Amino acid sequence: EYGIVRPKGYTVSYHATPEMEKHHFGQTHPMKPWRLTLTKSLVTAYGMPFAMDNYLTREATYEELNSFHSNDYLDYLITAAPEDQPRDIDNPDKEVKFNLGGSDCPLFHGLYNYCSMSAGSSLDAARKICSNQSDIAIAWGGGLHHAKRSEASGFCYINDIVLAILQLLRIYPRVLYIDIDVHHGDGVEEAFFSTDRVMTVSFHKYQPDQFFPGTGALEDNGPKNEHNPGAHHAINVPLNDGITDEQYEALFKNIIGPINERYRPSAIALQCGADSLAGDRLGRFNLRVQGHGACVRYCKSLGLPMILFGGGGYTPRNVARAWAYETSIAIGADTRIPETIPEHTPWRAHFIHDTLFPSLEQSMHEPRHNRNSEKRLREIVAHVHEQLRFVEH
Ligand code: ZL4
Ligand code: CA
Ligand code: ZN
Repeated sequence: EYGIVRPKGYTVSYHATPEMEKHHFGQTHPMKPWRLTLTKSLVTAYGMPFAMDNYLTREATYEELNSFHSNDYLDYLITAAPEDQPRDIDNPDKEVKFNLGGSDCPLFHGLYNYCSMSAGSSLDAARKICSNQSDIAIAWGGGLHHAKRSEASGFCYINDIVLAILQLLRIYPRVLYIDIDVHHGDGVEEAFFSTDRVMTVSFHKYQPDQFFPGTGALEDNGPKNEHNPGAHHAINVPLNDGITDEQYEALFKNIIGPINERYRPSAIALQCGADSLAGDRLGRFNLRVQGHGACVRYCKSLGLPMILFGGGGYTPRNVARAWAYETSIAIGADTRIPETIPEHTPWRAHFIHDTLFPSLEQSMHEPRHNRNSEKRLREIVAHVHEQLRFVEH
């Protein structure tokens, strides 16, 4: 209807399940799986499914989750649903040990099911990339970058990204992980701290003790000891409040371009957390949907097989806009889709403004003051280029 056609000789796959979207973290918890339903409704209203292979996600198996997570953590996660069973009163420390049951990572009904579906979508995406059946595989239900081997953290229980990258490493010699969520991708960084087969790059708001998780300083580039091949393979781009599209795009290209040339990755894993958009409930940046999407377009232009993961994003209407727009970029239809949200989009009223590209004023009552000086951004780029001199090619 909008002239959305399958790109020739190019396959994009979309991995999702409505089952995942039914779960609730609790009444006022910022993480709302329903944003995935809103995203799918916009993608469908624009006619994009015709241009992709659409897969219904399965649940990841225990063994698959076990490729990164420990047995005792998984065993506890399986049985820890709140109503299903009384709390293990003999073992009250387990929730503390695994960081489960607090306000960030609550134990909600169907938690294990939710986690295994999120991981299932990312694993399916990775397998399509490994078998060359997809050029870009999309898993908006994944991207949960904070989860550790034996610990939940920041709304994340299972690190689907680590699981997916482990799959990519079976086929591809080097994987470049890029994270544009407003939070530091600490779980993925830590998982690959001691290998040079994965380079991790996170752009994030950095203000220790003021903004979660507080890690990801410019100088943190992986443990520097003589025998660690992973040294210099963690790149951090710490930013302040209010960064704009223009600054972010320039920074992104000036960092990812040289990394691509020096590191020569064979595949890209891109976490597209939408909490870096202006007006996000938890975010601090001034990015518009176009600026966020420009990062996806640039990565696509590198011509490597790629997985697009979701991640954060706490103003559902903007999450849906960004991920629908980025889906259109993946299939090469971004110049063809109309800016006005289609009349027949389910829950259209949720979008408030009927455009795919709200202005800053439409996104937030008071745009944030930009606290990123050009001088500081130049220093960041210079430091990253300096790190790359240590990377073998
Ligand atoms: C909430 O309203 O900074 C959780 C979390 C639950 C409901 C009612 C409980 C009210 C904001 C956040 C009490 C909430 C107290 N409810 C939360 C140090 C903190 C301890 C917990 O995008 N309190 C922890 C995690 C971050 C902290 C961000 C980003 C994930 C991702 C990938 C994770 N945690 C202080 C906060 C609310 C809540 C309101 C909240 N939690 C905001 N920021 C955090 O990178 C998916
Ligand atoms: Ca990030
Ligand atoms: Zn986030």
